[in-house]
This record gives sequence, C-alpha cells and structure tokens, in this order.
Amino acid sequence: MPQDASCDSLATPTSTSLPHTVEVTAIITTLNEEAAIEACLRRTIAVLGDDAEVLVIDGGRDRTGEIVTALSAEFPAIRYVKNVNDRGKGHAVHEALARARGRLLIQIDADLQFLPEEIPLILLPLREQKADLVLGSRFASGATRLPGSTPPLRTFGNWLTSGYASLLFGHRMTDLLAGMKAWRREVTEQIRLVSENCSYDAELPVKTVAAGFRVVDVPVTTDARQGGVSAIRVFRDGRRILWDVTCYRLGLK
Ligand SMILES: Nc1nc2c(ncn2[C@@H]2O[C@H](COP(=O)(O)OP(=O)(O)OP(=O)(O)O)[C@@H](O)[C@H]2O)c(=O)[nH]1
Ligand SMILES: [Mg+2]
Repeated sequence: MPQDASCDSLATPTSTSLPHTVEVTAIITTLNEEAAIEACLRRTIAVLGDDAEVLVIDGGRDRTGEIVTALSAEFPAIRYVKNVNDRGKGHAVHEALARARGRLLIQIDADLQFLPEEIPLILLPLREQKADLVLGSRFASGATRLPGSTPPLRTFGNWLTSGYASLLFGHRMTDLLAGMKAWRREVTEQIRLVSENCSYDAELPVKTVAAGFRVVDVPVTTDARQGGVSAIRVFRDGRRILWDVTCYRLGLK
C-alpha cells in the first residue's frame, strides 16, 4: 500500500472520526525505532489476522520510515504516516485516531517492551463485552517482568502516578502508563484527548473512567526495551503527568 500523505495538520484531530470498516486497528507511534520496528510489525501482523490495519505514525529521523515502507509492500495492512511536525506521542496518537478504521483499537509501543503476542489477551475482555478499555499491566497480580523491563525509579514513578490517578478518579489502575492498551472505538469517539506529549498515556484511561466506561487491567509480560533510546525523562515527565492528571480531574484540560 502506498505511503499516506505526510501529515502536518494545524487543528489536531483528537477523536476517532471515520466509520469503521475493519475489526482491529493497531497504532504504533515511533521516534527513532529502527532497531525494533521490523520485528514489532512482523510479530504484530502475525497475531492480528486479515481483518486488521496497522498504522505507524513516525516522528523520528532515522531509517524507521524506510523499513516500514518496505514492509508495507509485503503486508498491505501496514500504513506508514510521516508525522512531519511531530509534537510527541500524544500528537502521533491523535493523527492515528483520525485515520483509524477499526472497531477495536490497540496502541502498542514499538520498542518491544510489551509483547505483540499478548495482543489477543488484551482484546479478549473487549470481545467478551467485559471492558471498554484494557490496560496491559506490568504490575497487576500475575504479570511477568523480565530482567531490565522495570527499573526501580520508573517502577516507583509509575506506582506514584497510578496510585494518584486511581484515587482521583475512584478506580484502581495498576499501570496507568501501560505501553500496550486496547479500547472500543466508541471510547475515543466520545472522550476528547488534548495532550500531545507523554501525558497521553495517562489521559486516555482517566478520561475513559471519567466518562463512565469500564477500564480493566490485564496482567502482561514485559521485557527490556529492544534497542533505541527512551524518550522519557523520569523527573520532568513524572511531574508533567501528575500535573496533567490533576488538570483532567478539574476539567482544566
Ligand atoms: N511519533 C512519536 N512517537 C514517540 C514519541 N515519543 C515516544 N514515541 C514512541 O512511543 C513509544 C513509547 O515511547 P518510549 O520512549 O518507549 O516511552 P516509554 O515506553 O514510556 O519509556 P521507556 O520505559 O523508557 O521505554 C515508542 O514506540 C516510541 O518510539 C514522539 O515524540 N513522537
Ligand atoms: Mg518504552
């Protein structure tokens, strides 16, 4: 499939707007993920089946685009979008939502910390109508954390933000910042996502809870990042996420 036109929209779309024509859309945002993206896509395609599309929204400057475009010739389900004025992971997800045609949506990080083989596990509660949004949790009972997957400082930051958001929104979430999550498209048709940076990971589940949808944690396996460099700065981003979660609660964002 040909590469999508580059996107550089002024008014960022924030919700799912196209009618759904496939069962599943997988959203993969990338910032210089040339080391992991091919394996991530092959492993994702292998578990999704035919009635699916995979959107890669790329804000980086490495060979990710080249690799994804070549793979899209082999797998027509893959669409590559060069996010020209990329403003962060949240912005990339907004651009994906404007293009997504799935009844169910999955967002999985490209760095293979979360395993594409476990995508069916997080889709199950949606398919069984037991949840509207599912978080692939590194910290729920039954989760497996492989060596290097959850360094202590990040684990503490995640524990703090997850606990704070759970208290504020009255619903226990064990891994607010899960890098693999899935939801019914009605969720992102209804809620309004505004954060263009890393706060997106918190904004989606808390606004989903606030809108009265069912949010469920499913224990998953996590591994260390496979190559590339993390975009996260623990103190800067931790503070930002705590502040933004407060703003979401107060209706300021
Ligand atoms: N388009 C785009 N993608 C991004 C940006 N920042 C991160 N990503 C992608 O979003 C996913 C999550 O980013 P990571 O840097 O792995 O963040 P994280 O998983 O929260 O942090 P680590 O635990 O350190 O890996 C990866 O696939 C990144 O390539 C960005 O600014 N723009
Ligand atoms: Mg990561």
